[in-house]
Amino acid sequence: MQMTFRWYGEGNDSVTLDQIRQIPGVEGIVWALHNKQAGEIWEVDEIEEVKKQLDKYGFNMDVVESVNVHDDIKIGLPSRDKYIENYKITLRNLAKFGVKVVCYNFMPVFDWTRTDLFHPVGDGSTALYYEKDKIIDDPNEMARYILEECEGYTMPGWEPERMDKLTELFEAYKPVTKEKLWENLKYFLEQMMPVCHECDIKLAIHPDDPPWDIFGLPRLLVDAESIDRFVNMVDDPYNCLTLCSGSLGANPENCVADIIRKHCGRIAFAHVRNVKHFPNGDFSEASHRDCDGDTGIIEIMKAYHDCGFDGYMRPDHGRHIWGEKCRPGYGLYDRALGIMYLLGCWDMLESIEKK
Ligand SMILES: [Mn+2]
Repeated sequence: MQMTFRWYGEGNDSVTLDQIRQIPGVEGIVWALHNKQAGEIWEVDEIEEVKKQLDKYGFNMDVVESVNVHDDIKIGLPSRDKYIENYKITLRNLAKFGVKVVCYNFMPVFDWTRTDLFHPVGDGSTALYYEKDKIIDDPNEMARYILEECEGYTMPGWEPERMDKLTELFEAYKPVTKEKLWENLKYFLEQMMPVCHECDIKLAIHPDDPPWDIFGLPRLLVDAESIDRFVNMVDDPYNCLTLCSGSLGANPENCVADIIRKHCGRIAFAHVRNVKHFPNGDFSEASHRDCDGDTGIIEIMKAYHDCGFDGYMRPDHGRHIWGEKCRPGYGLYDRALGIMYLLGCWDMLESIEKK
């Protein structure tokens, strides 16, 4: 297992590489060109720029999160082929720098979604929160909340410029049923696999978050059954998962450790995060400590260890603690605590194994 840390780039993150270097055990930075729109080619000189920044601190750039997939590919428009060609060029450019894993998602319109980005946890810290009743039919109300009450922060996929086009986007997705979306995902993957082999880059899909349909839009990767379907639909060692324990764990029916044991060989990248459920279906993100949530962090770490997981791992969203001002979920302090917890579990499992 190789521990990594997500970083939003120079001038785009409250956390610095110098700070990350001081967290024990971090070998690589999970990065992206955050100024790029979905569908745009990532140019060699732009990638090189990041490489130079990371080299200074001895970090590898093996994992990219994410190269976003253009809506036309998800919708299945004829123009998708142009964007798929651009995606291939981006992978070839990334391969020149030794990138090994590219994360992406296939969620229509919105990326991960919460109703409160700074919800009080009760101990003075705040965390991302999902109130089920708030997500009904009208995403415009959510867009207004993010714009007006989130101190200039937003969730990916909820950027103001996209919100202007919301009606248009919803119209475009209207004919896209769940089955159609599966077909479009398959089409994309079948186009990409030869290039993944050529470049030795694993494409690793992030499951849908939350793992159910929202605003009437279909969501695909939501449970063990849909993950089986995904893995078998394009049965190729380069067609992989970014297994996010928090995304899947938002549904209390999902047993993340079981999914890991079944598909470990196809998990290229592990997001480990804890979620606390409430009886009415709401959930709050929690510290990485097992007993603070319901995701079963210790079982998850055991499953990875038992399977000999040799992919990349990172702590996922953290709470906002000690007054830190940061991107929602992506502060330094709680994610650093998360890493120490995950490495603590891992080191203990290793030492038991050696005995
Ligand atoms: Mn995740």
